Amino acid sequence: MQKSPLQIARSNYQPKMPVALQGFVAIKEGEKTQSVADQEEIKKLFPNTYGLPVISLVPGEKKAFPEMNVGVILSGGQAPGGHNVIAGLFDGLKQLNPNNKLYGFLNGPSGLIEGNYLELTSNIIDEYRNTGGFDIIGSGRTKLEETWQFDKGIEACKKLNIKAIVIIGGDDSNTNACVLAEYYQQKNAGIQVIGCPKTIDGDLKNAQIETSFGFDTACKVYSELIGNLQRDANSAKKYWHFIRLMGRSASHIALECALQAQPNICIISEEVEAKEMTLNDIVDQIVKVIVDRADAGLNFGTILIPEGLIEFIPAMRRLIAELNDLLANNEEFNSLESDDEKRQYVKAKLTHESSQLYRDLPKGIARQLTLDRDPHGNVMVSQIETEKLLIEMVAKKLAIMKGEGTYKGKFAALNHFFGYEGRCAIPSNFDADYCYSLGRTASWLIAEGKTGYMAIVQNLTTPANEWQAGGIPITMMMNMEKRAGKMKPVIQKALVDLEGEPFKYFASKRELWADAHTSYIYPGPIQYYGPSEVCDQPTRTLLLEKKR
Ligand code: FBP
Repeated sequence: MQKSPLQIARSNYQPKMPVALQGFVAIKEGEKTQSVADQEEIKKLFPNTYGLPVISLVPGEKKAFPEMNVGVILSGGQAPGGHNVIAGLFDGLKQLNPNNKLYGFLNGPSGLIEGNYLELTSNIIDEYRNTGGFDIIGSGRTKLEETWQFDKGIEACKKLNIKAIVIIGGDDSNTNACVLAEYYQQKNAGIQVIGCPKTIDGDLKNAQIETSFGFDTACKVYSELIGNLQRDANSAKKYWHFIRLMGRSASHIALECALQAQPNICIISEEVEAKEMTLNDIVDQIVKVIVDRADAGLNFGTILIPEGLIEFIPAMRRLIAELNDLLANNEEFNSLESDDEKRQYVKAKLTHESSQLYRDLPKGIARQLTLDRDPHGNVMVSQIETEKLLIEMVAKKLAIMKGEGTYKGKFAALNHFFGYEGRCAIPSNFDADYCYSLGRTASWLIAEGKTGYMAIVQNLTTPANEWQAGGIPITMMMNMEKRAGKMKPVIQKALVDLEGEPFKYFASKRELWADAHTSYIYPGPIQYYGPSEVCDQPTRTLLLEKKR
């Protein structure tokens, strides 16, 4: 395979690691834990894995470990650094015992059920060190939730003599990891399950998980692109760029990109919900900035829109919740052929308020809301073109204002959606180091016989050798939520905290960024080599959260 000079250089990059992971490790156990909410129910559902202590890894004595085989699964959307988690896990296992073997289950959790695997040798691992993508073994979104799937997993593991599985995934995949760990404990299957916090969305974080991996790189890629568009807008002075950013429900990506690039407007879904804003309120907010800038002769700008926005507009949220319940396994709906039949069917079944809202939506958006859910029952927000909806509504409003003589500018808008562009980028130094450390941490948790834990690395705003590795029981992050019409134990998603430092900083600056001629920042591409202040910076979100 031919490689670019950067690819060649990156394959030789040695990820930086916390001191504890640089030699042999000892385990320190903390206090027993509780779930974040619904303690009694979660405890009942996870009798074997509930209440375990938090674990820290500290430097320890050299000791011998028996030979073992481990399986690894990449689950859900791609996130930069996944290959380094696997490389760290591989190197960690070889440090424990050179005869240890690592098997990759192919194409996500379905690989475990189907017994579809690849033995990961050092030749394969070396090809993928510090690279983006999940192509080493592929990923998938199959939900592991049924007993027959877990039993198939036991079969696959017994065949390969696998003692532990590492699931690299987001909140839903780690919820599944927790259920699997509990089931294997109940069954005495002799298979440990360890999770790793992955997702570009940045919503798998809490008091213990400072950030999910991939968020750093993806945000840096999007911020570079936003900066480039801002420079173009500032040069041509004729376009408004409406930029939707991935991130599913939470607006962490939009907020981080706003902090990095300082656009004229950034909508934060969590604020929209808190202020109970309607779609019209959002349009008015955008129009006000466009009109003010036009008055100053600036008929251009940038607007960031989180991909999950639509779900945070209270009336839309109610509509989506009704659609989720209505469409879950609805054979009747699925058998309808034309979009029109489907539209009529849905309109007739919704409550009066939701039905009216649904009727008033542009047909394209209404259709997108009824598309298949993902296997976890989520609306696939990446397919809802909110940026186009907003352009249409803003243009209408401006046309009316023009007629009334209250708007004298020119409005030409371009739409963009940044998501897939960032998910497989070459991991930043931060993600390369963080992910490699997560993999090494997972190998130690396995060696110490732990199950139902997520590998964590903390203290991430300090130099990598000061980072602290450990593990937290997954049950600690759980609460009960309604999914596809039923109450289920799930990991609580972290949304943007409106009282948190990143949002407060943004809120204190946004008026300035809306008006000024020169507030734009042009972050430029990720740098892998050069001074540390250019190459090793974590996200602005993390720095602000840690008050650095
Ligand atoms: P994960 O939560 O699995 O990490 O996926 C993140 C994400 O990139 C979201 O931001 C986006 O909404 C979704 O995946 C898109 O899914 P798909 O890859 O199936 O199109």
